[in-house]
Amino acid sequence: MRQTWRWFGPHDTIGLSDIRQAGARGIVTALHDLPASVPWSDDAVVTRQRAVAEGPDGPTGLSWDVVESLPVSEEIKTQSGDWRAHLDAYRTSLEALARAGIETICYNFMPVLDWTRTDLRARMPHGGTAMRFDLATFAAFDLHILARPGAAEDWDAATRDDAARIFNAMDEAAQADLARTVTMGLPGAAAGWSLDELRQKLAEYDGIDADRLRQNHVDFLSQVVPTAERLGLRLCCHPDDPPFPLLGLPRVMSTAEDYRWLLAQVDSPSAGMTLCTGSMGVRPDNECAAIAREFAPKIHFAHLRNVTRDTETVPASFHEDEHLAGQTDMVAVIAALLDEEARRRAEGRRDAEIPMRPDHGQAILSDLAVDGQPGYPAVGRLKGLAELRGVMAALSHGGAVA
Ligand SMILES: [Mn+2]
Repeated sequence: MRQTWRWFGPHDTIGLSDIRQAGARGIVTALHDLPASVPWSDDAVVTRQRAVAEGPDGPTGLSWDVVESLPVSEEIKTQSGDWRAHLDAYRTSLEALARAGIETICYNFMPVLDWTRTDLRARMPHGGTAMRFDLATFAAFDLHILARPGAAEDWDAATRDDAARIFNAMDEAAQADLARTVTMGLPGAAAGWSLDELRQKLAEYDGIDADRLRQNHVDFLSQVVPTAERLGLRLCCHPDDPPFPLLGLPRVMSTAEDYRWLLAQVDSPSAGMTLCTGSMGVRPDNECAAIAREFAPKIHFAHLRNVTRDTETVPASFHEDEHLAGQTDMVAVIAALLDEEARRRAEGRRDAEIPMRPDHGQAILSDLAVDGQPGYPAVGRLKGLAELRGVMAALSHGGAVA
């Protein structure tokens, strides 16, 4: 597998030399500063591509392999406002990426919020920290801080009681901190949103249920996949994180059945899956190794990460575990992906090598002294990548050890 690493661009506190030392060879990045409505120009794409390859101090040995993400605007997801112009912009961006030779494009179809946590630095027994999602704490935000109309119907009585207790124990600073954590928005974004902005964005989904959002997703792909096919690009949808509805918003890319349905509607080598074991693994009914085998030919990118749930329910509280700990059988997932690579090589597919990255990491050692991008610490991810690389090496060894 192609070992890659997410880099947030020249302002990332983790430099290209650090990434090379961690052993990655490919870079996953995006033009994070551009809003989803703005087309990516050749100049902007090539400038970033050169920044990756040439580095601040000479050649890095790295290449920009995967775009994460080419964002889908809220207008496209809701089919409102200038959404048709945004589709044009999307296709223009695909053209620019293809001219630069960048073929793998990750996106997601989550309404309003990207990944959502309630604690970015939960203390682990080993002394490091990990990101955590606590249902009752999230309910406290929903019910008492955001005070969303109708929120009470979305939570059971026990969770509402827990949420009230949690909220009553919070001072104003703690409330503001939780609101900031929940509304972090997109990775790479400098700050969260205000509660009013969030309420406004939620209102844009009034009248959009799961079926409507699914159809809008199919419509989006119908509009961009022909371009991707012509250009030889691979679009791959990242699952919802966490994989269940929040704040009354529909979420439609949470389960194997969601992908089965979507990829049957748009059956193309240019429409596929980003297998994120960290996101999907939050649900006990998502068996990631089985998902990896079922969707293997359409997995264009893999996020390898592990989680541990507090309960075997949907939804559930969970924390981000070490890459080989947690409830996903990571060895079985990697075995499935290596088998798929062998199958592609035999078929002569030019995308035989599947890019993977250690998705998130716990903050450990010197990470704890750095105020970096939550979930993206240098040492924690380096450890994750090294462990995953060890599994790949062992499973690829293929012979008796002397
Ligand atoms: Mn992921």
